Amino acid sequence: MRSAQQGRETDAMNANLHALIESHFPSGTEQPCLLIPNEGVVHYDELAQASARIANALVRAGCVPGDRVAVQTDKHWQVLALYLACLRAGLVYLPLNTAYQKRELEYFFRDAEPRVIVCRPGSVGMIETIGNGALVLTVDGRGGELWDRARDESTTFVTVDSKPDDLAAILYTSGTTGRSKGASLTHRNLASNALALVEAWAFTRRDVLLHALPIYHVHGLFVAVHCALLSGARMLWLPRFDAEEIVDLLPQATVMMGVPTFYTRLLAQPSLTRDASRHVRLFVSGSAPLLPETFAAFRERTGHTILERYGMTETGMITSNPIEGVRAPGTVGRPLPGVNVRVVDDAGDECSPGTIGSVQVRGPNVFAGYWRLPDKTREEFTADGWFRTGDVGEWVPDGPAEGYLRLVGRAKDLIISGGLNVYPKEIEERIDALPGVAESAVIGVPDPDFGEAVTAAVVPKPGATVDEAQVIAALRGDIASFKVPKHVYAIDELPRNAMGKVQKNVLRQRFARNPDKG
Ligand code: MLC
Ligand code: AMP
Repeated sequence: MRSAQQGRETDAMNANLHALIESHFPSGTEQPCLLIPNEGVVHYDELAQASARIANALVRAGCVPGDRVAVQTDKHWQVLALYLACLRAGLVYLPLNTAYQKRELEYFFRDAEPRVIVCRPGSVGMIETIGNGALVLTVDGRGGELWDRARDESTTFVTVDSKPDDLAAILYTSGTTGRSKGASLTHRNLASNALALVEAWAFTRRDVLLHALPIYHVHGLFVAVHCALLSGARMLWLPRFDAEEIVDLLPQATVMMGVPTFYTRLLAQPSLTRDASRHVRLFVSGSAPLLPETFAAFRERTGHTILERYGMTETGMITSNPIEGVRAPGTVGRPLPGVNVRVVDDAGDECSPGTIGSVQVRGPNVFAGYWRLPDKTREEFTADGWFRTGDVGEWVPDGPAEGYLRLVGRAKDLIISGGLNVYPKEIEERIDALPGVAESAVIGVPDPDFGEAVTAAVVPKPGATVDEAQVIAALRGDIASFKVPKHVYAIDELPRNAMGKVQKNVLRQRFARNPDKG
């Protein structure tokens, strides 16, 4: 229990994540932060000044703490400055995948009611029609309208005093019901997880992080960026993942983070060798299961043992294999410092090691709830305050990885493709609305590149026919392209159990082993 004195001290500290980040910025102005191939270097002081200017511009535009700033842009360095600006101004950062289409964006804007929307120049017209009166600003390689407003603002900005439970970001995750939910993340959530990761993965100012992930999801935005900023490290800042370019740049890096698809694509490059990766001290994989074959092939080729960790938008990072000690393939390691994990049976009792159950999480990393969905939030927590991840796993009972978590599946109907989540329900609803379709079921089948490939089994209405190319064409432009099925099979009827529930396992087996179109 903390004393009254301790309580006063803690309460007096500014819990704004930016205050923490600022306190770790390297002293002296010359430390590079972003190394951007073919563009140049952005130093820490330049980043700090840019974020101050943007924060001032946003305040001048009428933003007050708690307002949402939605962002759908390419990965320009100014967008990192915008993220920091939102933190320090107490605004709630709402990043959006660039693949999201009008219909998806419309929902996010209606739900989150952003005061400002920052987008690519080519989207302004469309976004203004669905932005509910938000101020729409562009960002491009030269800075765009956001930068036009910020350029002449002051290079200082006093970071807003935030409470630990104040919102810092909202990240939308789809749901099994087909409806997206905004995961509300607080300054405490982000700060506690960032500090745990810097410690767990031994980040220092000497590190150079190869950053090729998008910055609209937890992995690229929070995990990667926070580790670098909280240790004063440098980032090799790449607009997107290109395996050939990554291998060329590896000799300059000490750490790389990626989804499993990054590793399978790197392995397809003959130029990936021990020599190319000799300066790297750490390769991290997460967001989707890393196949033991990929783990083994990577070790064989480079001599490096990939560190696999496990996380979720609602919780940040949960467990990690160790920096020192055994990194076991097919496991996601132990809980991070301060994070509690339990595996429980249907009655809610803890499973003994080696027994499979539901994975639940508690700790300062666990989000504040779904934006404006108190009932949905309550459903996802147990009566004693644990968050239900929807993942299924067990504690490894013995051997070198004893006590590590092993994930064996998911209770939620979810496909993870190239590290991006696709909820079948959402795709089924879109397919069912197409003319000539009676019903559909969407599944993930094993895919060598994406891990799982979104696949649809479609039952035509009597007398109608279903054509793969037509279904795919109809969905493009309606939903993000990574959600569009890679394969569409017409079938006579969906397999159902006695309760009438579609047996997706039957479909998975059928289309994984024998992808005939009958
Ligand atoms: C792109 N495409 C995908 C896809 N990404 N299809 C399925 N799954 C994906 N993930 C499709 C596009 O729609 C397009 O289709 C074609 O591939 C080429 O698009 P691209 O943009 O050029 O693709 P590429 O650059 O090769 O991207 C693949 C990728 C990328 C794997 C590099 O998806 C990626 O960076 N993924 C990482 C996502 C991530 O950050 N996840 C973390 C979530 S946080 P077409 O038909 O139009 O040609 C989280 C929590 C945690 O999960 O624990 O970390
Ligand atoms: P998201 O909702 O996009 O944050 O995705 C979170 C989900 O990704 C988790 O609930 C897991 O199902 C999955 N996930 C993340 N990391 C791993 C991992 N290392 N192995 C298996 N699944 C993972």
